[in-house]
Amino acid sequence: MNNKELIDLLRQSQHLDHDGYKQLLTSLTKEDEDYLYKNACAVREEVYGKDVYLRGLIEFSNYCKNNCFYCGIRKDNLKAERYRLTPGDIVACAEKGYQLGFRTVVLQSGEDMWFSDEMICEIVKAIKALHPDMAITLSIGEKEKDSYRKYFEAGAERYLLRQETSNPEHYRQLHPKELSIAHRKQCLQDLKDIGYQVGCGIMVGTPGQTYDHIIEDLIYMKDFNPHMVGIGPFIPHADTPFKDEPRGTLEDTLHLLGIIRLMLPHCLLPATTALGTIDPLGREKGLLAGANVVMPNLSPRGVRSKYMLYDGKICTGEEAAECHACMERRIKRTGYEVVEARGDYR
Ligand code: MET
Repeated sequence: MNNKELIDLLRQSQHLDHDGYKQLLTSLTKEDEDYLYKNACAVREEVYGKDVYLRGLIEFSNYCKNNCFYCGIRKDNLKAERYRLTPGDIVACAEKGYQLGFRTVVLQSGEDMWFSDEMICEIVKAIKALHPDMAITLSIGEKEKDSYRKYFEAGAERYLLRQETSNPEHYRQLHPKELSIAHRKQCLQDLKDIGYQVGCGIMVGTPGQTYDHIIEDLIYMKDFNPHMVGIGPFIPHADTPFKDEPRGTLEDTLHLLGIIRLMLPHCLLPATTALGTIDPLGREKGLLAGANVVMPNLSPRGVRSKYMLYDGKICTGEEAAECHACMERRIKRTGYEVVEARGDYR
């Protein structure tokens, strides 16, 4: 089968076998790419129209007990200047986001045990009390199922937890031995069972990653059927063990966005900040490859440059309002439209 026929088949049946994915990931010509993105955009428009949903990202703490080899805020990076926002700061940030037109905030942090379950719940409840129509997404790592349940009952309805890689050996190449893909997947299942809209996803081009690993991720995600999928290129950070490793490529990341849109037509798919970091028009290209979400930074300006997950991260100097306006302009130029909506899974 040629690549166009394979893309037709993927659109029709929403899945391929291992060899089909391998062919798409390794042999697309420029013309095939255009065909993939045209189909991905058509599918995205069938489900979500021309809408692009905004998520305001609040990076509320860069303390972390973990030591992921790729991450700039890993515990052993003594050069990272640590900070925590207070619950009051976090709620104020969400309020600012609401005034700017955001109807989703994403509260993200390292795995910072200073924030107890009770504190997280209080923060969620405080935001909900101010704005019942604001969706709250948490991205605070691996927790007990009971904790996830408490946050959900407090009003958090979405959770992002990328698996990063589904392959156990590859997972071990990226993480210290205390962390396992089995536990990560258990967390994802727990979140789904509780009723969250769940986001998983991977980094593209991490050290040791092969196309076979990526295909394992595609097959895992097809089976798990997440509501959201976060896909971004790996970018090295100078103060990590992976400092000399090459970054993931724009091409691989865009191919995956297109493939995932055809595989999971209803998923919410962000054009990530990492994609915008490796290419000045990365996020626009992501939207034109099938993505329908962007996540402008809402963190207070003073802490942004401290939440350095990887080198060169964009949007660390701007105010929230500037990021919002900049994204709006960028999106308009793609022909898509920013909407002031929660942007729930359909
Ligand atoms: N620490 C969380 C996790 O592992 C949030 C993203 S990492 C900055 O998923």
